[in-house]
Amino acid sequence: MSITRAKAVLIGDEVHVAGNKDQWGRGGATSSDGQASTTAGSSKKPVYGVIEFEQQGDTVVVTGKIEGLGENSQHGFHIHEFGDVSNGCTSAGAHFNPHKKQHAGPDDADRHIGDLGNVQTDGSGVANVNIKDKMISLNGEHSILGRCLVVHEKADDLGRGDNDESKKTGNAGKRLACGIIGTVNPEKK
Ligand SMILES: [Cu+2]
Ligand SMILES: [Zn+2]
Repeated sequence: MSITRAKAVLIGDEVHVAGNKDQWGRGGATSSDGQASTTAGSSKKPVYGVIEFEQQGDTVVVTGKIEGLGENSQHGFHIHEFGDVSNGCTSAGAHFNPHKKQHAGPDDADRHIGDLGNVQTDGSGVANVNIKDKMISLNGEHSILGRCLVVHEKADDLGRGDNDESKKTGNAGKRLACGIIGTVNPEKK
C-alpha cells in the first residue's frame, strides 16, 4: 500500500544540540550570568513549524507554517538525506541527492531531489508554505520518509551564484531548524 501523508515538525537547531538551553528552557548548560547560552540578550521567538506532505498522484503537496524566521525574507528549504538530529541539524547530512546532481532550484530538471527552493516570510517572520513538487515522493526511490526537512538562515541562490558552494548548497547558510519526516494516520486530517 502506498503512503499518502507525512509530516515534519521543525524545531530550532539549538534545541537539538546538547549543552544549549533553548528558549523553552529545555536542554543543558547555562552561561555564568544564568542566561541560556543561545538566547542571551534576545527575546526572539524560536523557529518552529509544522509541515505536511500529501501525495497526489505524481505530485507531493507541501503545506504548513513556519514561525520565528526573519521578517520579509527568503529561507532555503530542503530535504536533507538523513533523519538524524542527534547532533542537531548537522547530522541530517547533505541535500537528498541519490542521482549525484548539482544543487539547483525546484523548477530545474537537474537538481538534488531535496531542492525545494525557498520559503518566503511576511512582516512577522512567518512563512506560509504551499509547494507542489513532482520530484520528491512519499514512495519508492525518491521517498523522503525518514529524512530531514531543513529551513536555513539565508536565501537559497538556486545554484545561480558565482561560486562553487552555489552548486552544492545554494549558499543558504546555517540550518535554523529541522525535523524528521514521518508517516501520519491517513484517516485523520
Ligand atoms: Cu538545506
Ligand atoms: Zn541541493
